[in-house]
Amino acid sequence: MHEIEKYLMPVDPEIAAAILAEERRQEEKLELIASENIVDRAILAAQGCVMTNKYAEGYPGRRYYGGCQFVDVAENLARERAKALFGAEHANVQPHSGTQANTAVYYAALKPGDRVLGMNLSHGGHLTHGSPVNISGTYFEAHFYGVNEEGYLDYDAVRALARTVRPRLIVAGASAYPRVIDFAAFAAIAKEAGAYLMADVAHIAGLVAAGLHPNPVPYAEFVTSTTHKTLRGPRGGMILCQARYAAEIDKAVFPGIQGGPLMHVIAAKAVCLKQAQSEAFRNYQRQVVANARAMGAFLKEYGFKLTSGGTDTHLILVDLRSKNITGKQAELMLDEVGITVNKNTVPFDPQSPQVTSGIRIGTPAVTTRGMKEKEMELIARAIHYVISYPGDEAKREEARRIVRFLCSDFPLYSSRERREIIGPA
Ligand code: DSN
Repeated sequence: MHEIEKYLMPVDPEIAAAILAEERRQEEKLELIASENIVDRAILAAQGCVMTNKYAEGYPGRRYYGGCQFVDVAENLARERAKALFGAEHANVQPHSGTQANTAVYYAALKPGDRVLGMNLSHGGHLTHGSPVNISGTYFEAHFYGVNEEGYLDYDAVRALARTVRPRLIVAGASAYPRVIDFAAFAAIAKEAGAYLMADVAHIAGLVAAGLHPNPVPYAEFVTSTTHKTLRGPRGGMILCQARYAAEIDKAVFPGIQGGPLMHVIAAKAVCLKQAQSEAFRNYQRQVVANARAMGAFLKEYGFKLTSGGTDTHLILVDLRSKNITGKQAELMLDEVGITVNKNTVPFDPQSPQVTSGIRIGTPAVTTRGMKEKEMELIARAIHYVISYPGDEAKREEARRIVRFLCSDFPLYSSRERREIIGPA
């Protein structure tokens, strides 16, 4: 990374060394965390640009600072591209994260003490969907729906709960649910209950943009997302909503819960939203889903059990109870051979969230590296060697060999650029 060595190393060698070590970690390990991805150099360039110097509280054309004409261009492009990509009437691209986006919707639509119905965190929901350790579960009265014994959302059960709870807002969305979410069904339930519907598509935004997952925009009053997961942009959040809620949402983001927007990140969001309109992006998303399906099928051949039996999306949830190993142990053992996953509760998990009985595996990052079904077979084999043969050093070494081989055949950033300049090693 030329800029780091040239500009940062002389000023702050400790931070430069940490960044270079992180770059190397990303190059030499297989990233299977479902919420992570690898952005294009164009995104890194925008995110590392001089727009970081600019204060721009307010919105394009209505700022509280002078000199905003060029950051306005960036924010307008990001908003228009987000609207076009998802067919939304209004977009706010200022939330610093998905959590900020969700909090802004609650701030706009709810009063403290209002009832919210979200997905149980231990069934695949998210902290911001009503968890008692998050503002969504402390300022509001949270109730939860979950999945059935087969691992699928049970819409009749959600409807029955909505009838009893009478929530002011229902959250549809998840961070560890491998199946399609029926937003039309959620909208019908919300309508009957007199509730707003907020769809959180943080995980599946890229699939929605590519037409591979139903789009909640026609159904939900509010749609929130991150921009860095399957969407493959900079870390950040955004909100899409119907025009009649635009003013309330904008006020809730700024001055409600945030100050100055991060204009360099908004510039990078605009780039991501442009890239997401391309055929190459749609092909990428198709491969993400094909790879997740392939990985799930290969793991099943090795005797692994998947929640819901498989996937429709970019992730699988592996229930490790049949392998007599916890999620925590599996995460550590896989990390040791160069495979990065996160431990994750599975529905009806007897273990605590710190231990868990499962791991979540996602294919967005390895697909960005160019891997396809053939490589998923190798990764599944490496996972099998580590988890099904604990204590077998030969099998672990074979897993390490697979990781080394894949990482060198599918390089990132510096090594890819080196290779483009000097040819293969
Ligand atoms: N969205 C979470 C994840 O899925 O990893 C992080 O908040």
